[in-house]
Amino acid sequence: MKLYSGPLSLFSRKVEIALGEKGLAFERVMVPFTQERGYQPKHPDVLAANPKGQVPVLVDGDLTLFDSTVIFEYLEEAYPAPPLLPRDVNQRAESRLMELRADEVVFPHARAFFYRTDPPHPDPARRAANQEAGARAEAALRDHFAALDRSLARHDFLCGALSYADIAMFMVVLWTQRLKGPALQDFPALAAWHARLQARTPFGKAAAEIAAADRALTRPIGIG
Ligand SMILES: N[C@@H](CCC(=O)N[C@@H](CS)C(=O)NCC(=O)O)C(=O)O
Repeated sequence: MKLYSGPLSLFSRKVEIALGEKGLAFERVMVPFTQERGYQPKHPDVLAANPKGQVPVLVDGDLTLFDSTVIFEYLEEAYPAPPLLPRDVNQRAESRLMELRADEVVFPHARAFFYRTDPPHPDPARRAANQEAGARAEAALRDHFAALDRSLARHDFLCGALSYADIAMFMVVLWTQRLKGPALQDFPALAAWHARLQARTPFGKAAAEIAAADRALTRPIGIG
């Protein structure tokens, strides 16, 4: 198996963690990424495989897939053990929904902090608008964190058992922390869950590599 990934690609790291939890060996190809040019120039294999030109891209034999969620669905069917979806059908549906919530509902709020690591915008009106959007995102994230905290006070995992939901939400929470979003100290069950996951090898490896990639930049960058 070959995975095209990126050092600061949240979605690629989701797939790395899933492959690690399933004990699947893979060759990792890190696509070019620089502070100045982001993902340009795009890796030719990624352009050939994905009309969106994005990582992750997974190649397994004759099959080439892109999009972390599509890749998760494939992994679960092709490599069911150990499972990364709960047994109960309702919890399976909830896990898929929670992954969507992480990627498409919670993560967009973290994008509002990207401006904090950019050089100050020359237009004062734009600076003020960025700050207002950042404050709104802080408030929205605190609401999400509070809901997650209430659920994790009663359960070890988000949807019954370790699942793709935990992987996706782990990454989003990690992103909010590296971008200096709301601290986890007010959400002890959420913080404990995040620490428990980070103690697992695939999660800890991804987090450590992201921290190393951040240290290699001259300033933190808000890329997703
Ligand atoms: N929905 C996609 C999102 C993939 C995505 O946004 N990939 C980013 C890196 S995390 C990328 O390749 N960005 C470069 C670009 O969009 O040009 C997934 O879940 O895989």
